[in-house]
Amino acid sequence: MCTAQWARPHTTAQELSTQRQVDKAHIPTDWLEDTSASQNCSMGCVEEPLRVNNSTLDKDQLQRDFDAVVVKFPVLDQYCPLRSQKRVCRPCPEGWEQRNSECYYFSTEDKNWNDSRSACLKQGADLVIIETEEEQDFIYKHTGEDVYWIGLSDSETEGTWLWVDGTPLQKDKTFWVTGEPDDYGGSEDCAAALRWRLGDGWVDFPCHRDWRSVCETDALPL
Ligand SMILES: [Ca+2]
Ligand SMILES: [Ca+2]
Repeated sequence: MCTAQWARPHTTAQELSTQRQVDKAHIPTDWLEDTSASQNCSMGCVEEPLRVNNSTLDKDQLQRDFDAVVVKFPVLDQYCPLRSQKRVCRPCPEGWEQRNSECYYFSTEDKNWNDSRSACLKQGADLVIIETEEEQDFIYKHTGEDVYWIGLSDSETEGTWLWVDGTPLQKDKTFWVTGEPDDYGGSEDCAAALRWRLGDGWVDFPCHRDWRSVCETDALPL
């Protein structure tokens, strides 16, 4: 509901006078003059009244509200870390790599595919979806000799490879190592990227294997 911030519809003349004395140094006069119950919300009007304490915004309450938001959304601290009592936001969290409008995290811990995905999700990301050769090349510049889980699996239906967003793998955009995926032993349903002696590419492995992983998320449009 639209509510006037400073001059409520039922404000009495005395209340308004007292409020004006207290607030006159801080509040535009025209806000105080407007006592219309049906005023336009575009000026001097907010969806909900801001907390006011002796004519100034209650900074302590605002800080508590902000701290609660940070607890609820820990990625805020990653994107907008506090430095010298000032928050400065950047496109990607610290320790992530930016490519175009995407951020990538190359993990340093080995986990199985599901736990790797959970770790990405906790950071507001997901396992990487590789859509172009350029993206593939970018990833290999950061992976060294280790094996990295990517966001591709055929756990639901053998042979039907899906990205973590549900998109089917396009046959003309694959980077499998020759001979893969082979579903070796009938239990290889998760894809990993690795540098292979016969060429870089993807290999299917059992999902319970512990490998590193690549997370991907959108960069902030700063
Ligand atoms: Ca498989
Ligand atoms: Ca395989």
